[in-house]
Amino acid sequence: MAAAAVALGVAEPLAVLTGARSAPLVAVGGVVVDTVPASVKEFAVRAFYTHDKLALLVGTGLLVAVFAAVVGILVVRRLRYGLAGVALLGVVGAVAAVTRHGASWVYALPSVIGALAGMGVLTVLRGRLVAGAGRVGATAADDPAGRRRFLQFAGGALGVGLVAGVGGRWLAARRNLSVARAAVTLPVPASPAVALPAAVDFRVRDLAPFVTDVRDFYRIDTALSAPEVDPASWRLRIHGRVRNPLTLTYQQLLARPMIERYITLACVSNEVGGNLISNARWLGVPIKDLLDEVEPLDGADQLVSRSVDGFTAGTPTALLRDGRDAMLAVGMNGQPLPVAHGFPVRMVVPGLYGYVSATKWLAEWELSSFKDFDAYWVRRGWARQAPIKTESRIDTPLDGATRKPGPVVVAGVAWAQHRGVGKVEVRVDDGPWREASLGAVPSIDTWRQWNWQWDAKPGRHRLWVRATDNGGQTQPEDEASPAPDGATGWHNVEVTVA
Ligand SMILES: Nc1nc2c(c(=O)[nH]1)N[C@H]1C(S)=C(S)[C@@H](COP(=O)(O)O)O[C@H]1N2
Ligand SMILES: [Mo]
Repeated sequence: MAAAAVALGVAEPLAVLTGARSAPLVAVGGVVVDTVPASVKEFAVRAFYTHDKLALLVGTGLLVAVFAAVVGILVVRRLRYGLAGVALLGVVGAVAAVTRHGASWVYALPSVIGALAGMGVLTVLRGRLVAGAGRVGATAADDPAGRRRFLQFAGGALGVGLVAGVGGRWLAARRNLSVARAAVTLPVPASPAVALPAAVDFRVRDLAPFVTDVRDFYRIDTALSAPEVDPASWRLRIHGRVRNPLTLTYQQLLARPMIERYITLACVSNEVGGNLISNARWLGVPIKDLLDEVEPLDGADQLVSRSVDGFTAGTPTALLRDGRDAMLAVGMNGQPLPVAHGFPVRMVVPGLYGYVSATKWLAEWELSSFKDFDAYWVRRGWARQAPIKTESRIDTPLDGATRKPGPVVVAGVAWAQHRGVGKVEVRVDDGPWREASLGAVPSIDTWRQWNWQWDAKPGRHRLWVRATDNGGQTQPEDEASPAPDGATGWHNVEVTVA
């Protein structure tokens, strides 16, 4: 185990130089993410929520520890069993790393050099273990001084390995292009966002603010370590079924006329009442203009966007050209995109769940057809078409809260992106539906705050909410889980009035 710790302790800091995605645990974890059955992944997300990535890294680390312990028992018999065991770890790490999308052979270095270091430590350790024992099979445990020397060296190696490994992991995750990001000057939009009226936000305690702070914005992706994409070498290659293929640099993109819009992103995995939904002011280039320029050919009904790390989303081409504010975003709430949210360039499409539209760390557009290609989550059983469903959420009171009898503020958010929320109703127990007051909105592409004053009577009560879009469609009561195309049902909370 000490030898394995040293192997990882050498590999992780090396990955600070060769790229966070070349670190063995991240590379192997990435292979796991892309290959485990959807059901296992859903279990992991449900059990660990957005800590699923940390859970996977810790789990992979524990597996390595168990494997190392077994090899450690075998190595007492023969050194070469141990060397083979550590070498196998190195090979698995290296193969995982170099086969990741967009990897180069350099990605093998952390695993290979780490394994060599681990093999060195193992050889020395075994030497100490059998030294003085005279014969294989007997160990230094029979000699108290040898035993102490062995344990000191092993403990030291284990400690140094763990500290270097965790430290390296920490550094690799933080070396996130802060200099390149700080050097970006965002252009002034040709079409700025409207100034928000104060009435967009009721400023009620516990109610999600109308604009989500970047730090609080939900984050969902398959990347165990956010890809580091240098804007200087960033390219968007547009190809496939187009008349005029095109490759754009970051500078060329920034030189184009930009729009700035408030758009609410939502994840299809959001449960009723969940918080995998956030709202920001996005700055970017209209996707429609670019598509008009490259001229998709007949039958190119799907735009497949691919990230630098191989994630794909399939978006209906027609919908990207129907006049909605779909954009190649470079800015979020007035700053260059944060690395976790897709720096330097991502897609934002009003009205569609993220997995079919919101590709981060964008690298490529391939005009294709739905007949010819299934994107990342479609291959794993999720729907090809995924417009965001009308939903609403009670933010206050929280489920299980207690309130005094009398006036109680009930408030939350409702959304039906690109159709707009027309009405929100609240119900107490089996009582009649009452219409809530709605916050102002800059467009039909954002969520909408609502609030309702409840004259609370003593007892235990259940509060229900439901929204109706501008087309007059009320969200369905039937409870459906997120797979395959988004959860449905009426959010409700229980409140004790006393
Ligand atoms: N490259 C990449 N882009 C991605 C994903 C991903 O796994 N990889 N996940 C998508 C999903 S499922 C969602 S809901 C949104 C979330 O965007 P956010 O993390 O900025 O909130 O990103 C989308 N873009
Ligand atoms: Mo998502």
